Amino acid sequence: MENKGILFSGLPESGKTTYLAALWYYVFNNVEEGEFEYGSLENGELEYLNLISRNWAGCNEVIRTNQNKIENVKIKLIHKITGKSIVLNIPDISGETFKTQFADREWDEEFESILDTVDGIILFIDPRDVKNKPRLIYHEFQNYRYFGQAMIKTVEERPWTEDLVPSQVKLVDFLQMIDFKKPQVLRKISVVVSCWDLIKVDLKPEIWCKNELPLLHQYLTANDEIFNVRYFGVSSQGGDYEIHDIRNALISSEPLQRIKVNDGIKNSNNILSPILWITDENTD
Ligand SMILES: Nc1nc2c(ncn2[C@@H]2O[C@H](COP(=O)(O)OP(=O)(O)OP(=O)(O)O)[C@@H](O)[C@H]2O)c(=O)[nH]1
Ligand SMILES: [Mg+2]
Repeated sequence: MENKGILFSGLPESGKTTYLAALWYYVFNNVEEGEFEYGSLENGELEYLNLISRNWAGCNEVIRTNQNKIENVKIKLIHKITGKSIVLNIPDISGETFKTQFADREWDEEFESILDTVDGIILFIDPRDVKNKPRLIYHEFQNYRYFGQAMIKTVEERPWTEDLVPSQVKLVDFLQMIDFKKPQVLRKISVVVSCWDLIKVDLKPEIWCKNELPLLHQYLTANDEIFNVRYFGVSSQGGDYEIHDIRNALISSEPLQRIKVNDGIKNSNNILSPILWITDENTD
């Protein structure tokens, strides 16, 4: 039996818990299809998983993850043909913790010990995040040309807060820390662009990242000797619950069919794909 640690990281509300809720429903109910079947739950997280998964199946938002509590989920899966089992160790950590780590420049011991058990990272990107797109010096300059000094005067001097930092800078900083603390250990990264249902352009997830988070994409591309990366577009919900008609359509659909995963080549509902890419030893 193999133990595989998967770290979910990303800023607040980037879709981590919703992904876990859909994943739990998928492994529990997708008995006919898929290479793996559910074995057992190694930690006592059944209540938590059932709660978020029930919300997800009923098209209700999952609960926000508590900053003070890491839910340590361990799911054992069994390969249907080989009988080989893997235990996915997936701590569900709040995005607030990720932000605090960036601002305070430190990890606590609990997080450090999680990193020691991790084989790969899923980096969640929220396409709704207004701080994804870089503010370019060129645009600032154009503003200056149109509005002149008047614009400059309106810019107040504000003390630095973590809130002023573009999201991709935080994500790259996190990866640099990983490289610094765990060089050559944490190689595999699945970049998951969540809420893929909101992306209306027909782009591969990697190209979307290249356009929207160029610093992150460049960092990962330029450091391919450190990180082995694959990009996925994932819609765990299948649509936006805030839009009445969409939610109604989702409620009357089969829950497993709401999940959409684009791995850059094909579309499927296999929400395990970003994890199986990490655990697949042939792609190391
Ligand atoms: N449209 C759409 N919205 C989604 C999807 N997945 C999650 N959301 C919404 O995004 C918001 C945040 O989702 P969560 O799963 O709680 O995000 P999180 O990363 O766990 O957040 P923290 O626990 O605060 O770190 C919720 O309002 C979800 O309903 C999706 O596939 N599509
Ligand atoms: Mg959460």
